[in-house]
Amino acid sequence: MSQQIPTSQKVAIVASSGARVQIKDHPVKSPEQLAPGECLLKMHCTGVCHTDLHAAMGDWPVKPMTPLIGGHEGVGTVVAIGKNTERSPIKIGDRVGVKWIADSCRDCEQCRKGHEQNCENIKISGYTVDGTFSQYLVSYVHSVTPIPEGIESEAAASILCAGVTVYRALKYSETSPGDWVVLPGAGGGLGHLAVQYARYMGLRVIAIDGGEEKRELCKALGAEQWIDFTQCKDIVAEVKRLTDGRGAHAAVVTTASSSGYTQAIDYLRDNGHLMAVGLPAKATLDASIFFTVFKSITIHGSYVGNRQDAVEAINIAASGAVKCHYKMRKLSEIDQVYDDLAKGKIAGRVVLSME
Ligand code: 8ID
Ligand code: ZN
Repeated sequence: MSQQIPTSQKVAIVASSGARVQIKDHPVKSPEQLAPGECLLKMHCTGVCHTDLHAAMGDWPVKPMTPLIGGHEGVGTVVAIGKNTERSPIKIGDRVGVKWIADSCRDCEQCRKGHEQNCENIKISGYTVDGTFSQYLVSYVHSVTPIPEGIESEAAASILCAGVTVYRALKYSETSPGDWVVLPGAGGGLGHLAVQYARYMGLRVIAIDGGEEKRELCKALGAEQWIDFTQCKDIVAEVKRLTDGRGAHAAVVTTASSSGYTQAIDYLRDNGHLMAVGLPAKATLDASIFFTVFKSITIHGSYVGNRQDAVEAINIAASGAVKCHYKMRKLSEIDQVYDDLAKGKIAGRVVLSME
């Protein structure tokens, strides 16, 4: 096996925060160098998340490592497993997914409570450890997500971040079938999957985003109502009008714009849930405390998902109920993809092949 593993590979790397991403040669860790619990993956493909752009810019209050190999929603085949790895749930030849949480310790308080995303010793793909914008990647046998048969790697990739994240946000939104959910950012990577998971859960969807391409996508995926944020003068009034004056039961905000959040407090009905997902770099949540209390609103920061959320999200996708809408590009085209993402030009997702 090891003879087939090259010593060098192509990666997309950002030298310092804000620098342009470049394709470079980079060493591949040999199977002998793998620590117990590590595995080496030959990557098939990777999605590009808006988070990767935040990481490349270094615009969040928590800084990524540099030089940075980004990427955190990839699929690959296991080509090696570290010596002395105990109780590995995966074996050589398996197809697995890499998500934002590259690895968690499974022993700290947060892990014991199932909150692996808040592990005190977390390793984050494409942020604190090398990510999926690479042809070969070291990952962790206890944290990778097995990919079931019946779903192509390209269709599975973005479920590992975008899918898991919105699936979990909806799961904890305390909604029931027939309830209304508003999805600001519905035409983007996370949002278009949120439309589908919401429909799968029996929710009625009001999609908010901008432009004809995103409207068509949201409607085709099952959004019952559409609001174009670039045209609509009063989004709060429009949501209320569409919900018989009562407001929506929940909002899953996947835009990185602060207005998406403020409006939600106003259009949610009593006991509504605001699921905060989009991550603007600097904005604060400017909500009326009076109405948050008076309307018994819950504001819930929802951060990716744990291993179980990933398994549930990928199984629903593999059943055919949720499909990532993606365009294929090459790893070598990532710079252009970042430009398009920054301009809001991508409906759904871009998935990269590893060339
Ligand atoms: O765990 C988490 N919470 C998590 C996980 C993954 C990603 C959070 N994120 C964050 C990303 O870092 C990013 O800030 O979620 C945000 C959305 O990621 P994405 O879906 O990958 O981005 P996108 O594909 O660019 O989609 C964003 C959409 O928002 C629309 C854009 O047109 C785009 O379709 N949009 C914007 I910009 N402003 C809007 C507005 N005011 C808006 N839609 C409605 N109203
Ligand atoms: Zn992501």
